[in-house]
Amino acid sequence: MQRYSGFGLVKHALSHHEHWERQWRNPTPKKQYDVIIVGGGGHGLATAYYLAKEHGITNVAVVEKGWLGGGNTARNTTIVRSNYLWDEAAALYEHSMKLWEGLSQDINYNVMFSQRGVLNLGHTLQDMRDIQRRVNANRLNGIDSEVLDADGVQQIVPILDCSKRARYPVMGASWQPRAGVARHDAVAWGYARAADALGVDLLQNTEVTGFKIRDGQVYGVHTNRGDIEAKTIGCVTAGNSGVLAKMAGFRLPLESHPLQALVSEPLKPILDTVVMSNHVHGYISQSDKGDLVIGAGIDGYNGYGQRGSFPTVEHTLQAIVEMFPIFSRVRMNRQWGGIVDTCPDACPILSKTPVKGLFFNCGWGTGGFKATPGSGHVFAASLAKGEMHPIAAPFSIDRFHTGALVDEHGAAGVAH
Ligand code: FAD
Ligand code: PYC
Repeated sequence: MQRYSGFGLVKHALSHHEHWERQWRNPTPKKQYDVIIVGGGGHGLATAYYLAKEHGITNVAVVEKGWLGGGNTARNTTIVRSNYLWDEAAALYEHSMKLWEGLSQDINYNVMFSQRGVLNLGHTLQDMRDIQRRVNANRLNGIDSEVLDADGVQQIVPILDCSKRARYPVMGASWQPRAGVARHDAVAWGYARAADALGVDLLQNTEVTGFKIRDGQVYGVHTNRGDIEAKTIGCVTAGNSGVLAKMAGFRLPLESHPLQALVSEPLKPILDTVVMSNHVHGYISQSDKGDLVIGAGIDGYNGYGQRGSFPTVEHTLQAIVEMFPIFSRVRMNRQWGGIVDTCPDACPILSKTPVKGLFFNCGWGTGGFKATPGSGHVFAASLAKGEMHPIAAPFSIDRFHTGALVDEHGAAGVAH
């Protein structure tokens, strides 16, 4: 990372920002690679980085139909936490949390990981019982997690309406102090730059339109820039994963939905933690720029449009104003949507498929940003060895046949 003296900072602030070095190359696709990663979001880029760094596999292409990080990676609300209920999910998200804690140093890129804590509010007795159970499970798994009553919540967030007057009064919350936020596009750029430096080819504007499969073994992809061959392919395409699976001749138990977010005009620092309420369908944090970053549950219908419907936004803002009357006159600046791929048990798919050599990493739904480093790390190991990493193994598509589901709807934090 470049470091500037006071003088250097002034000089660069006044410069014309010319002759900046490209952060990664813009290579012409080769005919053949050892591994192809389809999808240049955070998870695909992290997979490519760990393949090169930890397994010495550098003859790798990341094939991205648009621009790096242009999918859900740079559309999310950046919440990072690991307070999941079941051992399998807790292991996966906590593995990720540990990697987050050293990520900026590891990839030499400031991803602005800020451990400002996350509150998941409870508004009913049943919410509080679920919170108690999840916090107990977290603690048994060595994950920092506490149950707070309404007074404890009020101490952390004085501007939250914790009075009995509220339509859904706050009864308490789970609190994870190590949780927080990170800068989402920096995560994509950081992994991209680090992977490129190790020799990975990042192929933007390159859309996979089909798979080359012979005798049940994958050996390449068709793209709008010609065919590219590899005997190991990892498909990391989030909301488009159902479409890619269809190209390979099988179905995945996924539904794609719009998930929206919005940001307000910038305000002076007023909220220094993350507040989520699954019950009233709203969550909020304040970015380092000062905007309030706000999100909701999914739009209920299926779709591939990167937008959403007005009633969902309206409902979310009602929830936010209900919790934070102080924000009732704040103006919203922007709204957008991503396409999230939801699984029946609100857990991801990290799996081999019926096609030999073709692996899928998808189904992260509304909650995959937090998993980016961990997902890339264990998926890279699985691609390198041809066998699923032990942390990834419980998330195989076999679970939809065996019934060994890992139901994380409660911890998902966002209604879907
Ligand atoms: P993506 O970033 O979507 O990358 C997939 C890539 O595949 C895309 O770039 C796409 O262009 C590419 N692709 C698709 N089809 C093809 C093709 N045929 N050929 C080539 N490339 C293709 N998670 C959290 O943990 N915390 C949050 O606070 C949070 N908030 C969210 C808020 C919103 C509004 C949204 C939409 C999501 C949120 N998420 C959150 C979820 C999170 O963003 C995703 O789970 C995560 O970013 C998925 O990362 P990815 O790399 O798998 O997918
Ligand atoms: O999984 O924590 C989460 C989350 C927050 C907002 C969207 N997803």
